[in-house]
Amino acid sequence: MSRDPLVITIGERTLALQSGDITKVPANAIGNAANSALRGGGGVDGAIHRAGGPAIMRELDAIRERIGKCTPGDAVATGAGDLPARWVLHAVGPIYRDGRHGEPEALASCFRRCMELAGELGARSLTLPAISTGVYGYPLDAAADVAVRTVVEILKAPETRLRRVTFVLFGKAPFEAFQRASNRLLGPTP
Ligand code: AR6
Repeated sequence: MSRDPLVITIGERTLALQSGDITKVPANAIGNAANSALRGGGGVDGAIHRAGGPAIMRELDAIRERIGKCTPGDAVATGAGDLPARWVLHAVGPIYRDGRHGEPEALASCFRRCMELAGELGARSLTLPAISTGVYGYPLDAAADVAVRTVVEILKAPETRLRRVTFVLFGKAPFEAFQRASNRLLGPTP
C-alpha cells in the first residue's frame, strides 16, 4: 500500500508527494498548469483561479500586455490572492504529441522555471501539480519521471533556496505514478 504523504529527504531538503487539491495545501508558492494565453482554463488552472479570486487574473492581464504569450516550458509569477500562499507560478506545459517533439525538455523546463522563480522570490516551500498530464495528454508515468528527476536535481544543487517541494496529485493514479517514479529514481523509501 502507498504511504500518503510520502516524504523523502534529499540532503537538508525535502521532496514530498501527497494526494489532494493543491488549492488547499499551504505553501509559500504554488505552481499552476496554465496555457500560453495565460487566460485561465479548466483543471488545476480553473481551481486556482476560483480559489484565488480575480486579483490573479488582473495581474496576468498586465503581464500579457507586457510579454504577449508565455511559451511552453516557461512560467510567470503573480500574487496568490485568497490562496494559502504568497505567489502562484503559472507554468505552461507542452501539449503531448508522441514524446519526440521536445515534450520532455519543455516539461522539465516548466518545473525548472517554477523552482527558479520560487527561489528568486524567496520562497522556501513550493507545491506543484502534475503539469501537462490532464487536458494536455502527457502520459502519467513518463511525466512523473521528468517531474521527479528535474525537481530532485535542483533540490540536490547547493544554490536553491527552496527547502521543500511537494507534488500535490489529484487522485490515486497520479499519486501512484509519482510514487513509482520516485522509487525508480531514488530507490524505495524505507
Ligand atoms: N489540485 C491538484 N491537481 C489538480 C487539480 C487540483 N485542484 N485539478 C486538476 N488537477 P490539467 P494540463 C490535476 O488539465 O494537462 C487548463 O485548461 C489533473 O488531474 O489541469 O497541463 C489550462 O488552462 C492533472 O493530473 O493541466 C490549459 O489550457 C494535472 O492537474 C490546460 O488545462 C494537470 O491537468 C493545461 O493542461
